[in-house]
Amino acid sequence: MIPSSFESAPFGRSAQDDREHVCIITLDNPPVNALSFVYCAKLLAEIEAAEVDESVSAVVITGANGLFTAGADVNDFNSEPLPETKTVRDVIAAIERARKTVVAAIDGNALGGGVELALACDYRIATPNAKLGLPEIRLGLLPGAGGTQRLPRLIGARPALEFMLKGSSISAERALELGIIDEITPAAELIERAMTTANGPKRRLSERNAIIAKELPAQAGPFVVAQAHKMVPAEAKGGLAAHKLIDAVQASVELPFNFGLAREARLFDELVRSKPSQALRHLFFAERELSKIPPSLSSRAESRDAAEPLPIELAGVVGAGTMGSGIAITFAQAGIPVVVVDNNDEAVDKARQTVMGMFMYQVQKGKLTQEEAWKRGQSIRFTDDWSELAEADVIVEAVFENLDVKREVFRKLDAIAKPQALLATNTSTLDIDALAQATKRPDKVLGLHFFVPANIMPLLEIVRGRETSAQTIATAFNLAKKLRKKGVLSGNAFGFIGNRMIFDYVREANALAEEGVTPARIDAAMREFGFPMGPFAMSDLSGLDIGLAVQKARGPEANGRTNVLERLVGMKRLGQKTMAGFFKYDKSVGKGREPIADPVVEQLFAEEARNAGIAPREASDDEIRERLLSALVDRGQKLLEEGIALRPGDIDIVYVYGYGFPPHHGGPMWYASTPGVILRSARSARLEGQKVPTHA
Ligand code: 3H9
Repeated sequence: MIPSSFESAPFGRSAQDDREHVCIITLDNPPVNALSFVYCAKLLAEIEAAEVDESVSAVVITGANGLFTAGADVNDFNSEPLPETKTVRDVIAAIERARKTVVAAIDGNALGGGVELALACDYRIATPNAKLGLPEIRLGLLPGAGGTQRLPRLIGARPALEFMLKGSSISAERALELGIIDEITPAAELIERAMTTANGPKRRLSERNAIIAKELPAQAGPFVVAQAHKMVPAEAKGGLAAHKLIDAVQASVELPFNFGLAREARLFDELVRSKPSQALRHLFFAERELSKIPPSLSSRAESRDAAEPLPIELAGVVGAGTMGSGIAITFAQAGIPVVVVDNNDEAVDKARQTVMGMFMYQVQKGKLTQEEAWKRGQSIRFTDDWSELAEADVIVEAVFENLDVKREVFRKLDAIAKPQALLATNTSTLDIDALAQATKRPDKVLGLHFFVPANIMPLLEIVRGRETSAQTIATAFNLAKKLRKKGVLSGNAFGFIGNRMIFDYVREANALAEEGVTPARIDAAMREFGFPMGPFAMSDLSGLDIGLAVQKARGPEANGRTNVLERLVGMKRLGQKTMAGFFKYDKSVGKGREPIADPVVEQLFAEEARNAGIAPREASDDEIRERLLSALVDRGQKLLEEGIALRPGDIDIVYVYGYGFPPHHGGPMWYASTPGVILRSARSARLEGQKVPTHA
């Protein structure tokens, strides 16, 4: 609630008179009101003008374009500010100096420097739809415009640190609970309410300074620091920004405000220049490039209007296996009802259980209410009647990975589905054009390659066939956004982008093992780099039988120098599912998921290498990493040359979101171009004068 002292206008003037003297400053820098250097200079001038204008009694700062602001302009971080450059720090300093009351009126997103700006105001009012966040950590940064000093003083060190370390946005309601904002008001009344509040009794400079000078309990310092440093990843494993953020909050509890601000600024500036932040900023922009499709890709002369995405209000899934159920859950979670067709009763029963189990789990975790879970469950309809797919706007087939089986499914779907429906395959390797030819609508056929588990993994490869239309692609990107997936466009090639590259990576790992490096050492070297698991544990997880089948499907190009994989499959060592593959597994160790080195496999590699005439040799951890990463980058480079991948950044997104590539290294293509990193691939690309991504 607003304090009563703010409600009446002072000095006997009517509230109406006062409102007329409130200066409303609207953040208006489309599309997201970013606080760029240039825009900050303009804003600063407006704030200073309001301050010196005798007719202005108070100031309200609000935002245009459906949001408050997305914070500092991330593009600016690549350029060195000149002495005369104005930044959000200058704007905030001016607000703090102002003798007039400044109220923040927030609707939509208030992020990063935007929240920091609001924190410097005297009062913060938000609409129920407002979302507040300090996402700097996701860019490898910390809030660098006073956020790490003001927020702990406002709401306490621990909640402030938790909020900043998470980096996710919170609702207005939660922000009110935490004390970040002072009041929630309906959108229609926001400005009126802010003006009335601004004209209430003035918050004086002395009062502001009292908040700034407020000391946090001394014991918060050691507690915050000791606990928090232990809870975040090591600096080398992507935790650099988190550790510096904790240091900044430590400064807020140990130092006077201005000293804390200076410490924060120094830490922020170090992070801006750090490699992890550069990598994360690259990923931020790469993600936003994904759906920008060059017009030249359109297969036919299509007008701009024809590329308008089609609405997706009902989805269909064919196949109720693991993949099909995961895809159905994904649609349901996005609020798109879905019909799942399968003629196998047993599979349907299992899928029903999986689906309900998933929603109930979310209820237990407090992510869904019982009612929401029930509604989601109801939005998935299982049936064996294919005709129920007639009204679906998109149908994804997720049946057995066999071209003939899938062709038959596409023929059937083409006859049942309405003419404008998209027909998608979830294949990870098969030819999209061969499937498109089974229909009379090849322009509406595409690949939607979800990753396992489909409802969790954030990546979706959108695969275009020869005739896939621009409108189909636009619809797929729209769908990906609704499903909260990062949609990446791929050309139609065996394994598309991600798997095509992983094949080479795994083959290089095998080559190293054939040369006498143990799978355990190879995996450890890649974990050290930041992957959650190494190539052999990954192969065990996806199943060696699957790996062998894919290898065979790829033909002679895929064959390694030895038959280790074939022999392991012959020994029924299929990976985690049989508790033995490249590693062994024990139910009592890490719930059966912890890889345990197995001398049997090491001997097998040695024996096969001897038979193939491969001499054993030493390899350092650096060489292991270089060879494996080079395999990825070399293939990535080829995919770019062949036009299968559109941009190096697309490949980076695939690897970070689909294959656990450590985000603080920016993805394989970004990493290869990092100054000081010499991979064979980067070197050869440079020699051949090919385009590799460059650092800003
Ligand atoms: C910061 O504030 C540091 C301070 O603590 C200290 C300073 C000293 N800058 O995502 P969208 C562009 S760090 C520049 O597709 P949506 C984006 O590239 C900042 N550009 O829209 C895209 O451009 P284009 C902390 C930005 O509706 C266009 O806007 N803030 C920025 O799905 C539309 O973006 C953040 O990290 C930016 N800050 O989502 C917020 N933000 O059209 C990051 C966006 O040319 N931003 N653009 O491709 C977001 O989370 C989302 O963009 C937002 C809108 C939720 C705002």
